[in-house]
Amino acid sequence: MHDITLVNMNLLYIVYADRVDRELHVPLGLLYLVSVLEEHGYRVDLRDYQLATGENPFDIEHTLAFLEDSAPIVGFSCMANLLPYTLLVAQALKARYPEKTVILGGTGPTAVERGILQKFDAVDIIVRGEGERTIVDLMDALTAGRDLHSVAGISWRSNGHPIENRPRPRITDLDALPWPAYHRLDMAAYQGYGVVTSRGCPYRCTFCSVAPIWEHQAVLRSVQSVVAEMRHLFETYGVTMFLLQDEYFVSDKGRMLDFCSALKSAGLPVHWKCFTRINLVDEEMLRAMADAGCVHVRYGVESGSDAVLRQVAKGFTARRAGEVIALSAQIFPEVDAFFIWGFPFETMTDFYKSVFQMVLFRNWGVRVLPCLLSFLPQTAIYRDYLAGKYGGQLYFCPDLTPEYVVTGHETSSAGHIAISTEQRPLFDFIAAHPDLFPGFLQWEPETNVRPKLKVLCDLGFYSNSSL
Ligand code: B12
Repeated sequence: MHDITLVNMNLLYIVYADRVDRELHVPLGLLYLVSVLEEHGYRVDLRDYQLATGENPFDIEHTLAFLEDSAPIVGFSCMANLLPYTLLVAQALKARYPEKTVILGGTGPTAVERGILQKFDAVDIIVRGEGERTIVDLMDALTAGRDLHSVAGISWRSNGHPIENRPRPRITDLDALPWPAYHRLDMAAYQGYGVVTSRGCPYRCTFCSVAPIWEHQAVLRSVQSVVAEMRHLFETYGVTMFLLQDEYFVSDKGRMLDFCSALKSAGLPVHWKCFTRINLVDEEMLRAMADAGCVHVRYGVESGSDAVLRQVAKGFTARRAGEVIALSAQIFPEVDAFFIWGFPFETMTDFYKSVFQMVLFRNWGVRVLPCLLSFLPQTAIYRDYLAGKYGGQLYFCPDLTPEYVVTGHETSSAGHIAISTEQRPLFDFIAAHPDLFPGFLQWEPETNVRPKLKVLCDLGFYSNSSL
């Protein structure tokens, strides 16, 4: 019998009229937890819902069947997009097995812990942020039947009242952590192999949920430990393409040049893609990255308007973004430029400045990825909205959803979504809890979202086969 069942509910699953986009990504967050729990003698049952086949993964009975014979303690990992579904699953699981202890973790429940604990008895404990130290302390307390007041980093319920225990200090020596428990997975079953080289980001972009989740504090792994892990994945599992997806990967020039030369001297025949930042790169760095096997760089450009870039505290200008994207398009086979549109303070003039850049970049062969703003609960922009800074209202629109919270329940096409009768209950659930799921809502859709969406559709940035 296992002591705990850990369930990955982080999926990349997007339904279009003519196909379903699925990509299986190694669930790193949970694999780190498996390693530390096994190190402390716990028997862990790891279940990755990405592997749950079947026509419709979002059928509660199907998910409950996937969770059959799970351990007395069940921990779910989810992001904001599947938080609603995960809560419905937790409710159904608890209704069938009331004796189980249900734990939530990951980016999804962050900043809405109290609301979840007030509304859903099915959830007993929420682990906030970094989980390695907290999950071990929590398991020690739960298996010993001890009171939970002393476990830092959790929110839970005592005598029916939500309790927020003191925060857990961040892990400052990531090299000391055991590597993710890759041995627990059939690694050949996956398409995306991420390696995390750092945690957190010091920047304060107002629309971003990552930086607040990691308290705007970045902790970096040593270049040696990252390259050693890449060697292990290459030699043991034949991984040849790595996703270095942490936001602060290009933290500084010195570290990046060290990483590139360490990877070159390792002589691994591998390639990699990564997130970068306009104001943190220069030509020498970009050429060193390409020379060390980087074939795909991804930038958060966000807007072509300096007024908007200032408002969201991005820290660079549209002109500089143009220069860096132009240079990158000459150096790398693939370049992505993420844009965000639909900010409450984004005038149509600001918006057209973004559209101008999008068209320009697309002509340079850059992949332009426009994202409708998502008011994720952790973000400064959502707090500003709640404080009345922008006026206006957030609305649930059954035909619109930000890319960031596409759930896979809906059918996406040309920037719109269609909800089947079968999937309606999930969206009724979302609309019924705007305080828990603000990321799904639109600010003034008729005047802010729809006019801009029409322009983006007319210019082909949204089509029937794209989100
Ligand atoms: C890799 C990644 C993916 C991968 C896989 C994720 C996975 N974990 O399996 C894939 C490609 C599937 C993915 C998809 C999406 N992603 Co993504 N992804 C990331 C990324 C870049 C790294 C995640 C990671 O590995 N972190 C490192 C590990 C160590 O941290 P962790 O996973 O958070 O886990 C730690 C803690 O959270 C905690 N923990 C986590 N789970 C649990 C569970 C329990 C029980 C406990 C106790 C603790 C615990 O302990 C872990 C160890 O400390 C993050 C950005 C980031 N830096 O976090 C974005 C991020 C998580 N993704 C995000 C989003 C929105 C998405 C999408 C939903 C939308 C989109 N268009 O991108 C899509 C899915 C779309 C769809 N419908 O299909 C957002 C989530 C926002 C939010 N507030 O929830 C992030 C934060 C990016 C961002 N800039 O906002 N993503």
